[in-house]
Amino acid sequence: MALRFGQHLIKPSVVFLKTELSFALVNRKPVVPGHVLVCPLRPVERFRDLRPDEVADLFQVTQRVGTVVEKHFQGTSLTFSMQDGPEAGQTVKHVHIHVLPRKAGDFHRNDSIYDELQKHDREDEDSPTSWRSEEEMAAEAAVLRGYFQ
Ligand code: AMW
Repeated sequence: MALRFGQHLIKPSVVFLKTELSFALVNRKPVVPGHVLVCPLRPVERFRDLRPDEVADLFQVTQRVGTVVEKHFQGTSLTFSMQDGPEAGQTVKHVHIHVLPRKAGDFHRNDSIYDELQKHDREDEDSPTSWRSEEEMAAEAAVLRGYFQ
């Protein structure tokens, strides 16, 4: 069954972890290899609107997902980021945490990753050619799913 991510319908093939209250999916336009997203199942727009049990599950899933993508993509650190509201850069109106494996020298200026997060999906809706193929995304999700079985 497809899951909702704001205005998007997400195919099960690109979801690699699902719990009672949260799910994790691969990104159609990753800023770095292994840039994935963790979301509550309930399509809530702002972080403040989540129930305590949803917050707890979201962060537990984020912790597990971070550990896996750091290992799988040979990172040595992680950036976790949430753009909570349009002025903070949120484009999809559904709470999501960006999980990004980091390694030495991946950005000339370390905090440039936040500039990239800000702009990487800005004109995205009009340029589907810059998205990864469904096949590529599904293949990545299949590999990541293996870590959670
Ligand atoms: W936000 O700018 O709202 O903090 O981030 C939205 C993220 O969701 C971006 O990283 C974007 O690439 C990603 N994204 C948007 N639509 C989809 C989709 N259908 N499947 C996977 N990732 C998506």
